[in-house]
Amino acid sequence: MSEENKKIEDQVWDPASVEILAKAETDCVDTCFSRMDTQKNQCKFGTSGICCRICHMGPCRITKKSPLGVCGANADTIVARNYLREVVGGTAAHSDHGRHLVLRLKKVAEGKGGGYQIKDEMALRRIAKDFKIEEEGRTKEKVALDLANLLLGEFTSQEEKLKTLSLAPLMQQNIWKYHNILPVGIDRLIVEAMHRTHIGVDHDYKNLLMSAFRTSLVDGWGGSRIATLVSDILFGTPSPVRSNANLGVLSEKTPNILVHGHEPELSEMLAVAVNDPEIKEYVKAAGADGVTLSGICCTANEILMRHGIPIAGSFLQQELAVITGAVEMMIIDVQCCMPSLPKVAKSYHTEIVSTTEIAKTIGATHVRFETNDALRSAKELVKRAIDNYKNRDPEKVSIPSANSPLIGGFSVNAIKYMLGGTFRPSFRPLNDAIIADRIKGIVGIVGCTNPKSKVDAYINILTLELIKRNVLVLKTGCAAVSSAKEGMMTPETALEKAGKGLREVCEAIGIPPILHMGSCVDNTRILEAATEIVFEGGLGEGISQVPAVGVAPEWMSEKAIAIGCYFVASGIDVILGYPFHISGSENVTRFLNEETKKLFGGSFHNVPDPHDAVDKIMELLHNKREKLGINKKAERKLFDMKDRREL
Ligand code: XCC
Ligand code: SF4
Repeated sequence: MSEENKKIEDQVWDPASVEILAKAETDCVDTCFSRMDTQKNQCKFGTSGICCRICHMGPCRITKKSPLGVCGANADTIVARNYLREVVGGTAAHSDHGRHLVLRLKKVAEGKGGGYQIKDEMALRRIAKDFKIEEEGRTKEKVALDLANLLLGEFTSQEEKLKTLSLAPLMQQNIWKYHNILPVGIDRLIVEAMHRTHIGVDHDYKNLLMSAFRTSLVDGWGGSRIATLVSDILFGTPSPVRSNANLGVLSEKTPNILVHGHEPELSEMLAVAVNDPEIKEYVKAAGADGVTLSGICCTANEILMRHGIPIAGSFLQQELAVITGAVEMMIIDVQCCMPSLPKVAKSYHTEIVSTTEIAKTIGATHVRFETNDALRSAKELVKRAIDNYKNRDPEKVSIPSANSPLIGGFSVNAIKYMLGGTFRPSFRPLNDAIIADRIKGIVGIVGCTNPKSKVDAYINILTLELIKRNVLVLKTGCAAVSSAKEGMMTPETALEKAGKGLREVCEAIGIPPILHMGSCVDNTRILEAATEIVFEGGLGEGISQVPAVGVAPEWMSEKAIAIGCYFVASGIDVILGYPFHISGSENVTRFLNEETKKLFGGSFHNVPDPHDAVDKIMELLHNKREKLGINKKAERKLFDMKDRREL
């Protein structure tokens, strides 16, 4: 193996990415991996959170010699303020996504849906009931209109607490009430957090951090939850579906269209458009047998969950997908779409198309996606991609063969049906398996990938070691894609690696031990699953008592910080593969990593090594089980250090 390839193998785990990164070097194309190299020695003030540029007396940096900013702010204030602003960024991203979907639901209810419909009436009626909306004997449009108005009120309410909080166990609601962080309207809290981080407002680090948790709650139980609920109504509640993942899903023989970003409105219509008879004719005339649609990032997860459309890759494969030379068009919307894409695309024939007014990129073609005439708009994009097919240069094409089968589509509803059967959907069998110690607990592995360390390595090592130890793993976002690419999301491959108890339970139910639960906003499905476990009984009164842990092994985005916060505020311990930018304040660090445990029942833990993370997780699960009195007496020796796999 060449020196170069060796270096690449230290950067990425999966062979398809290794192959394409080598091609990038041959083609002289920059990627985030080469740029990570040039960004080495990142600013220490930034990484420790003690750079403040909130006003123009600054920027101020805290050092031993200058422990206060010009205004007198100390490290605690600056670190906490920066942290809160990150949580706000993440919450805003998820919530704005949720808002667009509610507005769409409202238009659909009013008969102005622009081609969208209520696909899952049962979900609509189920959700309406949860919010005490009269549904019996009423048309689905009327029910949808009431629900849409109620959910829009979640964004605008000023003094009324969020209604979606009622979906949480009472114990959590009481904890939030006790600590005075019951959130009101989503928009108000986001505005308020920006206000209190302005110069000269909130300087008490604890007060700022409690605001971070309160803000995150409007994400997890508000904006994100709303996004998931409404997506299920409009596009269908996911149920298990087979598909494939990795760059090998791209086709050498047809035009390839990639959807990338987060909002499912566009990708849903593209999924319809590629099968439209008019498009089939059109592509035939261009000399191909069809169009291959696949996805990157969470848009991929959305259309995988509902249509079984394959995943081409996760966040750090967006540039690599273009470098295959086989992509006619990459359609981007919001979040996690790199500004480098048009530059990468210049070396090939790929057209990068941005579609929304709030997300434009220099060098991309901007084609506004008309949601009010969605199918026509989607078909135009597809035709444009087909027109570009003739420009593909076969000399530049190299598609890796990696293409792993997977099963996705595990909504909580689907899991409930699988566990309990069609007539009595229920979480009982899962609770019983946890109580009987066949399953140790559930762990949500979520979040991004990050070129700071070998991509997918932490996620995949951790996942494997956990299922070996009888832990049921729930996955979303790019962390789900890591497992999918590894071929670990089918019962056939994963069950033989699982521990005996977990294997038997999964075999009996017919599920893999690693469940793909969707996109980033679908992290709320993990909260929903934990809530179902509580409601089912026998495993505590609240989420904080359930043997459950969250992990963000290779996270990078503000959204991941918000997710971490709402997990902790909901009582779930969260393991981070990379620390937050808070080390400049001991007080903030102690608050987030220790004191929150007393407040909520869960806290953050920095664990940079996946094997150490396994140990920590097993310890946390053990402790929760101990409190529930469901540990076997002889079970003190928890972890097995053998067969560590090197990074
Ligand atoms: Fe983005 Fe949602 Fe992170 Fe992936 S996981 S890199 S945020 S796409 Ni949510
Ligand atoms: Fe400096 Fe204070 Fe202004 Fe921040 S708010 S930049 S610490 S003067």
